[in-house]
Amino acid sequence: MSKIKEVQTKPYTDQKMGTSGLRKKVKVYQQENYIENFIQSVFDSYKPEDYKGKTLIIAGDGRFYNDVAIQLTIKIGVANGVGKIVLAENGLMSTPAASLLIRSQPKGECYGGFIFTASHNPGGPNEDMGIKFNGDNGAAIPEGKNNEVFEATKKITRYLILDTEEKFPMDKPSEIKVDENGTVRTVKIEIESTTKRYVEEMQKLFDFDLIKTLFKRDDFTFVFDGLNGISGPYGLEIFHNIFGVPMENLDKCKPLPDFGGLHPDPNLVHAKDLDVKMDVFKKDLSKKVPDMGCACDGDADRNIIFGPRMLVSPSDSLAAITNNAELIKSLMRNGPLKGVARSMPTSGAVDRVAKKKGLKCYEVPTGWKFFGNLLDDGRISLCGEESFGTGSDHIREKDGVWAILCWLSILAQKNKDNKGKLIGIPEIMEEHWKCYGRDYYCRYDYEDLNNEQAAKVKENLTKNIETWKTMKEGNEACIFEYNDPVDHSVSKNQGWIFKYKDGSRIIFRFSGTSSAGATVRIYFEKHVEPDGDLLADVADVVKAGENFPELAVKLSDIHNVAGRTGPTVIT
Ligand code: VG1
Ligand code: CO
Repeated sequence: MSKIKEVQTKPYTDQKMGTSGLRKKVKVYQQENYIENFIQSVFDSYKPEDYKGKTLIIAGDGRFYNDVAIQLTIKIGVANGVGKIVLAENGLMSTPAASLLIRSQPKGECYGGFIFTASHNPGGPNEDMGIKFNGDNGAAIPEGKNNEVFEATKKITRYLILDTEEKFPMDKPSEIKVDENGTVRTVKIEIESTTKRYVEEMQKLFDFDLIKTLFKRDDFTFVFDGLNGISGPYGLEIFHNIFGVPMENLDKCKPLPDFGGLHPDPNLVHAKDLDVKMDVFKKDLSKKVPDMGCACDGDADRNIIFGPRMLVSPSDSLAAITNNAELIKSLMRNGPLKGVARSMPTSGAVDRVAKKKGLKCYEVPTGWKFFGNLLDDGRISLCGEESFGTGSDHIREKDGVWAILCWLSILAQKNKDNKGKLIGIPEIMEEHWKCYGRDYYCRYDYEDLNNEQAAKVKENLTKNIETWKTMKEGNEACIFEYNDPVDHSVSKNQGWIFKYKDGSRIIFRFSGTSSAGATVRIYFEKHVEPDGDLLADVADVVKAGENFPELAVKLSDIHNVAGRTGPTVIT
């Protein structure tokens, strides 16, 4: 039997959620009452009837310090009056599966869920931890609610917690008996399998029998890399157990608290083993490489798709999935596509497809939470971000494994009656570019600027908006502002856009997920018409003609301001 105690505390000033939850170094989370304050502040931002007696979902990607955060959240949740806890087995569940689990709760009975992840950021005692809170629709809470939570964190004076040293089991169901002024309340902790519900959902959403015909071909080889994150268990279940992909083609599928020292970020820099397997940098043209390679990030909401010796840029992936939506059961289950959306820095490739198909295409600020209203309002069926995120209305998070299944569906359909050579990813993309032209795309990140340097860069960019407009006929520039068509909220200062007449763009924004210092992201997008060179190297294209990286340095003066000679990372 446990009693509830009230603990006095002092506010922290830095508990503002960024693009996706609160991300900090583990050391920050280890400060006295840091986690307690934040969890309590989330409760304090709601009315008691929103959570009292309701179900609280708890999940995470298995990174270092999750166990501590989960135990605290159980104790604080129960002390605040939640009626039931559904805990992912051993705390392990991907972000998309957690969104599905929240959405699967009976209507009106769920408060929402805490997801402990810093996503693609590295993990371990000296690395990152993160906390996300998703509401009862399974989506990260919107901007307005984020601000309310931040206000609560600045005012907090006390938190409620169960007065017990007990550790609750994470692998079997249990019960907590709470003594509330002499009456006893029982709170159940149910354990939810990491993979079962999600895998069953994917079996409903996709034609697995059709996909199996693709894996039966002897000219189709598939490799997957779990990057030691939470996608591994789903990969093993779906790709190995169901599709029969041999184990040696599935790499790093056991989730590790420090991701084996890796940065679990599926891109050209951090998915190194996969780069080599797929020979993306064309280092050994004599080698036979797999037909499809893919990976997800730490919490399995991102995806990367490779064809042999090629990366499908995430912006192109969104465009190709939209173009081939009729081949994907998941996207057709409620009739034709409703509309599509992309984050502002994502290339305009999907806009061209949407235009041809007569679909509405929305442009929102960076961060999946901005798609939530459009999905809930039935305005879009599919959306994506340049940062390796793709998803649809089946849940309210981006979904790495789902995106891989979309590509497998496209390949399976295209090859359904094909007795000849495999119609692979390169053929599909080349056909796409011949029809729509190609939007060559890459991103430069300048990490760890100090506040003063960041302010100076912002000032330079704003100053150069007018200059840009006079530089060439048809040039446009602005600071991106979003008016949500559903709740009419306005999000200002979402990045600087410098645009050419043909749609090519240079975009700047500041990251909202880095756990230390300011990161400037510069996005380059160069459009080439169908009759131009469609098979060139991205790095060459962005520098050819008007040299985009050089222009970006001029517009921001970042090299002088921050004492740099080049970006920290190019993806
Ligand atoms: C980055 C990406 C953004 C993505 C966010 C969360 O944000 O640019 O597109 O939604 O990470 O992704 P920022 O503010 O650092 O640019 V995840 O998979 O890390 O939750
Ligand atoms: Co992620």
